[in-house]
Amino acid sequence: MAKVSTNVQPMDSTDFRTCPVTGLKVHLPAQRLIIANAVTAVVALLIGGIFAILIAFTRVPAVKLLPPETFYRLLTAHGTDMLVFWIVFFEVAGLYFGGAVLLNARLVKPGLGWLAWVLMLAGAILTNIIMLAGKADVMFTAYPPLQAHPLFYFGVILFAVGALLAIGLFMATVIVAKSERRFTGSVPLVTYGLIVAAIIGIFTLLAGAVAFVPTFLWSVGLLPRMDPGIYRIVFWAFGHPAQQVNLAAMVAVWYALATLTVGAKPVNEKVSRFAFLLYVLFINLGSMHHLLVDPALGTATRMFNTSYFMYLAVVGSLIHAYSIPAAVEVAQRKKGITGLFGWLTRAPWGEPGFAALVISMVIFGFIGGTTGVIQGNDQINLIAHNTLRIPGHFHATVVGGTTLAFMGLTYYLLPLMTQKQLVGRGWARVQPYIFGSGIAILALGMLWSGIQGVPRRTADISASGLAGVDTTLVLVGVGGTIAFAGLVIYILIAVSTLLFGKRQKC
Ligand code: HEM
Ligand SMILES: [Cu+2]
Repeated sequence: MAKVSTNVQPMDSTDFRTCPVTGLKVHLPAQRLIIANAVTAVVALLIGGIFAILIAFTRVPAVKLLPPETFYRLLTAHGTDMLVFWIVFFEVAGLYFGGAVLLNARLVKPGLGWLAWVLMLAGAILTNIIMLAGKADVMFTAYPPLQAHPLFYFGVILFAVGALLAIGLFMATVIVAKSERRFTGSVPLVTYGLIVAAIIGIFTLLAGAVAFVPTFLWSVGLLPRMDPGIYRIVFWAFGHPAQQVNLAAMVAVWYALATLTVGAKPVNEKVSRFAFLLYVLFINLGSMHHLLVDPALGTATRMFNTSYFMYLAVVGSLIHAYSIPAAVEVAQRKKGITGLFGWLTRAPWGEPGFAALVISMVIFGFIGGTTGVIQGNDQINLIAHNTLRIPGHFHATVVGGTTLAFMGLTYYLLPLMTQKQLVGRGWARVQPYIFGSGIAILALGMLWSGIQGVPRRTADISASGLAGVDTTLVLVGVGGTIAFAGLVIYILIAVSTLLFGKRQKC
């Protein structure tokens, strides 16, 4: 565990403030960048959330809210705003926090951080305009031969360049912090997890460039044609590792939440670090599971990637799944709590960060993880592919898991960074339960419908002749509504804190 050195080289004290509660030295330029990126993330979440509720109600056969064309348009925008803009802006805020604030260090070259933010923002605005103008109804994956307006690809590229710059800045910050001896020993586990996320992120963004740059050239007529089979392979070299960035970042946030809420310390840091390493080593190779119905890949490749390699990455998650509850139990018992399950029954369930941690772990593990392992199996994938089972799986991982964990962290990060008291603490206590139960119902509704054969990305299934799915699709509407309510509560708390929160010391 890192010890924060008190005997560091003199810092430019005007650029720092010391938080009297946590003792952290907060680099003010880093703080401003963290707030800017987090606020942008929340705006993207709101926009993506509005699209979410509209498409969710289109999937309920009795409602069928949107006409097909609008459905595809908003589906594309929902996927992109959520899975790219909300998540990545928040992760950049997290990287600056883990790289600078947690290490008592300065963010090197804040100017570059602002350049990264501008590039990402410009990219996000541009893609949104093009998508909403109806010039990019290509869905999240943008598979050729579907073609979008060149500015769509250009916007994605701008965003990716900005994100790459932000990751570089984070890496540089950690290296400089080490050389300036802002901390001694190894980096804290949370920062370690973020470094893992950043390493996977670099690979991800480079693969993204290989996917999107040729597609851009094709859209402006400089490349005569795109090979859809090759695009799909390269796209998923970007698209799946991007989810592993989210996974590593989420697990880092889990450890942070366990520490913040019950004072938990990793029981065995080496084991936890090793579990993170398994992500770096094996996750990218598991990307094949998106291509199991593609004719381009041989059987041996598919088997190897979706069996051995995927399972080794899953082992990483399983280690965290035991080590975090163990850390919580040990911390609770140290407080004198006894009995077999006393550490759980007497846990701070009304503390928003603790509730978010547990619900995020449960939804991620029990719904997201199990369905992922099942659907990533070669044979089962043949029947699960392109059904609602797939969005059912990833709404459990990236929404119930990652998004909820990020929401939980916000309740601590925001007061710390803005020096304002959280507004609506009572709402924050129930928010993880509302959002989590909504997403669980949404995901189960999608999974259950998909198992009965309901296709994904389909505005109207009346022609399919599927009987008995009306009820399970209602769950998509019900869960979506509850989750949307949880999302709005989160945004209201965040925005009110930022605008109206009472000043506090830290
Ligand atoms: C209130 C919360 C949310 C609701 C109600 C919701 C609902 C939906 C629905 C109904 C679909 C369409 C499924 C289909 O017909 O194929 C969908 C797709 C999708 N959602 Fe969400 N969602 C929510 C939050 C999120 C979040 C936070 C993320 C990412 C972090 C996300 C990522 C996606 C992606 C990537 C797609 C697929 C887009 C595509 O197929 O091109 N969603 N969502
Ligand atoms: Cu994947």
